[in-house]
Amino acid sequence: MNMLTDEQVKAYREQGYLALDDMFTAEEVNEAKDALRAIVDTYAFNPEISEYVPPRNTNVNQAGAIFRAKDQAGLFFQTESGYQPDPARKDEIDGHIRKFMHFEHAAPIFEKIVFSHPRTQPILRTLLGEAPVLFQSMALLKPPGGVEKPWHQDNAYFSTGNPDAVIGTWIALDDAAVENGCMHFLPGAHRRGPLRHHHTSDCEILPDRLDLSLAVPVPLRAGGIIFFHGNAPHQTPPNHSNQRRRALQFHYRTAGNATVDRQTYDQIFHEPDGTPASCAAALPNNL
Ligand SMILES: O=C(O)CCC(=O)C(=O)O
Repeated sequence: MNMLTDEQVKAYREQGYLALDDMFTAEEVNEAKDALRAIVDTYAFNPEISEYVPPRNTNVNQAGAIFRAKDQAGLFFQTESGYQPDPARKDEIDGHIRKFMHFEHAAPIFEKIVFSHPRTQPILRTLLGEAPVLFQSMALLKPPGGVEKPWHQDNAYFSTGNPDAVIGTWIALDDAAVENGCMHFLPGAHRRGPLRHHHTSDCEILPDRLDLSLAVPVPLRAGGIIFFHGNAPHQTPPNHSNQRRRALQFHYRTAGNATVDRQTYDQIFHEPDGTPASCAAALPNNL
């Protein structure tokens, strides 16, 4: 069953993204938020089941403290850079988390949203042309003061053999607006193909490669979703509000679109002149 109109499919293909409000119920949203909180309560400073990696003393985006589960493959969560978690104040940590990864089996609500949701699964199937296969799960919880995620294409972080057969989904768990860091897109820019990425405070497309006057904020109510092409350049600004902006992000591919090695991907994901464009191939900004 296709839950999209022909116009919506066309808009996705032309713009590179499609936002739909009211995809998930308030109960589903609340259950997901509670389940994220439960992960923090379970694993933060609990050395029997988690490893603690203190924050690194740099201003790069991925420098926050990490709590890595020992009993769930790949699951970890990380605080916003600049925050020092205190074992005596475990209750505060949840409010400073920037991201979770590989948490899709941590609670039944995540498994439902990711693998069997009756509304999203048919849409993914329509947009991908075949059954979706999850290959990355993240939750992005930009806390108050949380910094920008600069412009990038998610395919720069991946290495699947067919970058066209990659779709991201971004699900708002709080109302997302410009002030607290909603998603921004450049309509149609996915059709430019791979754009070179550089390492700055993050892995990003340098702003002079993009016409940022064409950027469109995509505010979303809690329970809404954005489907976006793996080549769609996107960004989220800092959170200038005093409210968190929590979101789930899942990436899907087709079954045959497996990961390839670095050398092969450099020959697939490159600029028109052949320059490899992925984050793995990125140079520091000053080189
Ligand atoms: O949710 C955010 O702040 C940005 C998410 C994003 O663009 C990403 O992780 O690829």
